[in-house]
Amino acid sequence: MKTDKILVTRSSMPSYEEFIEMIKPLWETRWLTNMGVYHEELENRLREKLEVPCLSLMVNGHMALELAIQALNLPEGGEVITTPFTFISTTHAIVRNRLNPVFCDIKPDDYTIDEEKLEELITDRTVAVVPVHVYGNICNVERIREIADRHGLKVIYDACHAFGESYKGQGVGCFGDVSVFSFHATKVYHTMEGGAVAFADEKLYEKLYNLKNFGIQGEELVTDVGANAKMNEFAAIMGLCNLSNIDQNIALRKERAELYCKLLNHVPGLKLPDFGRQNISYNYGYFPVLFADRESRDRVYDNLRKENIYTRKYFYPLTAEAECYRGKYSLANLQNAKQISERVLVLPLYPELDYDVIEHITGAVKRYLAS
Ligand code: T4K
Repeated sequence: MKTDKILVTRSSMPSYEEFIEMIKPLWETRWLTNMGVYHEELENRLREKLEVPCLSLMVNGHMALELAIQALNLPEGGEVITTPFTFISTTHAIVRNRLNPVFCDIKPDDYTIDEEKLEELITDRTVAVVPVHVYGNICNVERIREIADRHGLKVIYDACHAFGESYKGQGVGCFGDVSVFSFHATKVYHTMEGGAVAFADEKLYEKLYNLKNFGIQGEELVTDVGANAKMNEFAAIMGLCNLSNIDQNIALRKERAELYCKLLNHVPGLKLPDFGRQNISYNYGYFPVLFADRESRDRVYDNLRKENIYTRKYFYPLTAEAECYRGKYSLANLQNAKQISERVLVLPLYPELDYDVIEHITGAVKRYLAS
């Protein structure tokens, strides 16, 4: 389908020939899902790529998060401190595990959970922390570990935006008790739909294997109230193919992010993402810009749409403000999160985005900002 719309992202694809060649054996074997050979191969390859000790593939990032939380056996009704500045999945995964989210504010510089405000939210009911490496900005993993250890809390990182990133040379999936990745079609690396849980505790592998396969241990033995969260073989093959272009795609994203920074540098009323943060190797998944106020953000968003440029307000509203959570959880002391979600806009960014399109987008942003 030919479209002249400029969307916030566009799925990267392997070559058609490579994918077709890879899926051919499935017509012979007819083994399409339930932990097939490509599932196993992809788990091994991703463990190496992400430099994590253990990894369990899942059908998508959301189920990876939901089952990762379930696997940790947290007591029902426990409180889980998390960020409201994220995709709705993060909060849903906590609530669907019959746990209570307690929302913590974020930092104005990188939009991750404010670790200095986290501790004051801890009560005797707190059982875990679910921070998010939002836009690929890595949380203060050292301080969070230290606080969590002191209070005996589990740490579950939502690393859905951080595929392939590292902090101080260590794969981002190595932090916390578990880290969860999304391989959705809109992500830097994808398997169409898919996700994974990374962890160090080997015992979790079998637990997650069970949970993603209905809790079935054998033909006559069901030990856990599991779900169906298995990645199928077509998705695993897409993942294997996409591993061969991931480094190049990240390099192409980096070039485009740098062009955005050059063209929007010093524009009054606009704050750009800082990809120069020490010790982080970025994947350039998103290009979020922060406006001075909500009015200018919305004006630019609306006018760009009229020009067929579809930016996104990731993440507005806050998850805590979602219709389904209205009146249920405290929105106190979320000033930064609230302000940022009202002023942020994510600009289109993907490896194939043409340079002249970026010039067109930035020209329009500047024009509507000044209008
Ligand atoms: N935690 C966090 C922090 C997350 O950001 C996410 C997902 C999750 C957990 C859960 O992981 P998953 O269960 O999804 O694996 C999109 C994605 O669907 C979602 O994966 C992602 N975060 C979220 C931030 O963005 P929408 O509702 O904005 O998607 P949609 O359909 O509007 O697509 C956005 C643009 O992407 C389209 O304008 C064009 C492009 N696109 C979309 C699709 C579906 C493609 O190029 N190809 C495609 O197949 O949620």
